[in-house]
Amino acid sequence: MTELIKAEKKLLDVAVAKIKNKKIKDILFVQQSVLKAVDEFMYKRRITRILPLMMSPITDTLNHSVEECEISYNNQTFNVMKSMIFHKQMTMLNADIDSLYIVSPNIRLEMATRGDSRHLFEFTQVDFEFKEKTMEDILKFIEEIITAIFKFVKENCIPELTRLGVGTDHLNITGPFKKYTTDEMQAKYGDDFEAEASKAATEPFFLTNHKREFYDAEDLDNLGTYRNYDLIWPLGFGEGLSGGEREFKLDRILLRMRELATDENAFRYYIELAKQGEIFKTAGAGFGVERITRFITQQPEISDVTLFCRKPGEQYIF
Ligand code: ASN
Repeated sequence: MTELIKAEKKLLDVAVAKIKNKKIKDILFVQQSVLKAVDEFMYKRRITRILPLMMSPITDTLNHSVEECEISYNNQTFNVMKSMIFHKQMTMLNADIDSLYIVSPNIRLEMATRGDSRHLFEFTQVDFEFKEKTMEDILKFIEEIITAIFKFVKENCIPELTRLGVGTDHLNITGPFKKYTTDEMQAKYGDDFEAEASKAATEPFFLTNHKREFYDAEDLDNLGTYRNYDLIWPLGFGEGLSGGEREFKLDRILLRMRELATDENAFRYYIELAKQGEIFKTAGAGFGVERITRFITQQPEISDVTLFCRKPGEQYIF
């Protein structure tokens, strides 16, 4: 039988210690409560739930580079899902569906340098999309769902939060979330504005107007600004959600693709649908489940809320 070498034994010890960690059961109950609150909230509003995919010929282009992960099967090439953005848009082809959500596992093989306290290369997001809605509608929806989640956690997770040594003050939201543009925050805090503004804040807030993926809509009344948004957790926990209104007209999609040097051939079926007027005006967003769990349980590291962590730059055996 093969004996483990010393370094391998150490990896095993670390993995086992993580699984046996005394805090994890309470943290996972909080996470389970978040997902239950999400389901109840969506169910009451009859928002269609679709199941996630794990691979597809097209997936999110993202606004930062990651290592590609392609799978060949049956003479076709699939990519692992970076997000369900295009499948959210495709689902809207069904005339009866005007709102949807997915609890969606995503793989983004981040360069190891992104190994910080909030990036995982495999994570889960609650992703949603609405037909004919605007940025303002979605920001309101986000405030409502986050308020509902915090309320549910406060009603159901007091023993867990108490054992974890965190109160509920950070879950008390007093009003609509404040909105800032990224330019405004950059002028105030410099290049690391997201982290700095998050540290200075005591309530979640929105950052709007990032130049990002081709599918995020530019403001036609104010070219050079974008109808997209992030939700930033306060107390230094950083970005927790991103979304936007979508480009849906063929000329706009092509223009944005060309600006971002997108492979148009890979998106030829998508472009064809846009030509046929079958990409609709929609808006949506997605928030990271591990990140909201980390914020609610006030854990220093994203790896603290997972049993089987996927943090860039580390070695894993399970
Ligand atoms: N879920 C995000 C959105 O709706 C996309 C992403 O995760 N990159 O815009």
